[in-house]
Amino acid sequence: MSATGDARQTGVVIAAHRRHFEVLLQTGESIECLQKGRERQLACGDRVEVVRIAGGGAIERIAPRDTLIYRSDAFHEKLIAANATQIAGVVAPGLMLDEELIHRWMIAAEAEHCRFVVAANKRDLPEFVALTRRLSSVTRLGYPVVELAARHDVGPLIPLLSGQRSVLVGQSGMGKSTIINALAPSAATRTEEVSTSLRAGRHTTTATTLYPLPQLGEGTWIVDSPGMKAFGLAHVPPDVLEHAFVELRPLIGKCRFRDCRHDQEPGCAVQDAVACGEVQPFRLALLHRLIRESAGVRSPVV
Ligand SMILES: Nc1nc2c(ncn2[C@@H]2O[C@H](COP(=O)(O)OP(=O)(O)O)[C@@H](O)[C@H]2O)c(=O)[nH]1
Ligand SMILES: [Mg+2]
Ligand SMILES: [Zn+2]
Repeated sequence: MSATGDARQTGVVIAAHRRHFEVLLQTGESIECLQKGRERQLACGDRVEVVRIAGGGAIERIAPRDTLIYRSDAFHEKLIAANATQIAGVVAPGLMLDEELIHRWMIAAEAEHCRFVVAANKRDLPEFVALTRRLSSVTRLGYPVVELAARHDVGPLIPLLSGQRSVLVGQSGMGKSTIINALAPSAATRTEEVSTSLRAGRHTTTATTLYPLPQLGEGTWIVDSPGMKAFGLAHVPPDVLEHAFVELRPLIGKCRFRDCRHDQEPGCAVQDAVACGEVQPFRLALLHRLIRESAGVRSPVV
């Protein structure tokens, strides 16, 4: 009981659509909620306190977040999930696959001290061999890549997801929904219900949704986000970006100039590492691109 005598209940946001939210209460019941103040945007995974009002609940308090995964460009931010422990990127063979996107998810995860894993889907296709080769830039950095054919068996993903709070990201068509439906059999119906209750109309795929996976351990959940073509990281400041590149971490501070941008400067440890093949050139190019994108951006939301 709070000082006002309100019967507050705690829960977690499991669907977010503009100012309407679905909150799964600790009792196991899920209710539609409105956010009272507007001081902070809510995301799936946010732990909240709600009070009952007619027809649902009102969100009174948001607990401090461990992590926040979101994407942004110079003009917009799009929250994906709060309190996640890892990002799981779903990829599959095909010309559509955007490799830079995979590395952007990785940087988003590292910037929030989250784990990063890749689910390489559609192992049953002959083109899969080429995908494995393309993912060598990821395995080389030490990140786990799990191969699977989600349509037949999501088993290979279980050890990676167990006990974690994961955000599933991927371009559309890679198999995210197939994975979610196999892990959370209620998912297909949930999507329908959520879209109705949150008045998202028929554009159900635009909503971000959290699925508890209690069978994989207490507190385990996974968030399905809409398929995305771009993953802007304009909100990540340059010093955080640099540390988000795992292979650059041991090199930071080793350049001749303290404010080295690892561009044309003499005595640059990073450029040296590229020259001798220790750092992949496209990774340094990506760092430079991300730094340019984050320059001049106003301070982040939250
Ligand atoms: N061959 C093959 N196709 C798959 C596999 N998993 C998913 N698909 C197909 O890929 C298409 C896109 O899958 P979907 O889960 O909707 O992708 P999403 O857009 O990422 O949610 C569908 O036609 C799926 O049946 C797989 O393991 N092997
Ligand atoms: Mg889908
Ligand atoms: Zn340098």
